Amino acid sequence: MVGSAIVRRLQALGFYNLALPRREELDLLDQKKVGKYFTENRPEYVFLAAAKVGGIHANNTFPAAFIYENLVIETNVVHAAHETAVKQLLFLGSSCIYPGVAEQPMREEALLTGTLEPTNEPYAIAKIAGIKLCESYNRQYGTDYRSVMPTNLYGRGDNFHPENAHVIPALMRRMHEARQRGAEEVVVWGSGQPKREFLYVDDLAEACVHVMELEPAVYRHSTRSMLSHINVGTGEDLSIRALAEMIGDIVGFEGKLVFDTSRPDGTMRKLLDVSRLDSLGWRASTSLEEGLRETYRWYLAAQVA
Ligand code: GFB
Repeated sequence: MVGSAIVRRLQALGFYNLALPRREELDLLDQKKVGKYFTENRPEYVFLAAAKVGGIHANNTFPAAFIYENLVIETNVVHAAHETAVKQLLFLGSSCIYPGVAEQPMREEALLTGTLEPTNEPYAIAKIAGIKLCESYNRQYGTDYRSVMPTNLYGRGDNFHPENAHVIPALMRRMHEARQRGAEEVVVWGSGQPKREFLYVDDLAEACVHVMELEPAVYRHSTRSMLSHINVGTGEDLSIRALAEMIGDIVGFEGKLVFDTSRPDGTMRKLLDVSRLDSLGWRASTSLEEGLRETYRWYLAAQVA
């Protein structure tokens, strides 16, 4: 989802010389193959969007896969970038790198100030390691590796798996299918009370390119050598209940919402402070409603295809 959005953005800006190896062509878990690919293709700029991702249930069920795959992908790609003198690299993290209970909205400085939310700790540890890899290579080798921390993402190309997906695609599909069946109820996990901030993936892609295009001195000045990441979000959040109602309106599901409290809520709130990126000249432009409508259109089209 994220990689495709970055490609769309780069192409819209006129970048055409893009190396886009698919998984069958380049397994990022294979250190030798990654090294060989970088040596043969010599990319100048790298967007590291590849990751093992999933919603709260997937994170909780497959912790080994989430920590292992993310650590390996990051170390393979960052090291290969260094060995082949890549000019710039952008690493994508996640807002779950911040403590499970943190002052809201969460500033970049909140990193490593408290314990993590247990449902996604292994994933968060891998993402923190990714930031620290980039910072360490910058400090030791003078490289220009940057990091952005997106809030919860959604949009076209998302994973709509009933159990493993994030909340937006999961509820969109469940409500769509409930409406088709004429079902009167839809289950929403947890209490409905947690609040989340959602960013449309094309906005994220725009932000990624914006951060990559900042002059090195501007990026360095706005961050610090051991606190180099930049939050990307909308600066607004809403409860899962309010989100579910909004998705229901868009999908046309008029039945009842049933909250299944045997499912985890996860962290109660994770709103990002986006003032750093705002001061660097970028702000999200897609409203949640607009983004949800676009995502639903994409989902419907994908059903037909
Ligand atoms: O999207 P989600 O899995 O991400 O869940 P997290 C967000 C909230 O929605 C939780 C509730 O409180 C869920 O209990 N929810 C309600 C549902 N119904 C559903 C449903 O049908 N499916 C899902 N998935 N949730 C993930 C992390 O946490 O966020 C990852 O596990 C990553 O590491 C990602 O950081 C951005 O915000 O809880």
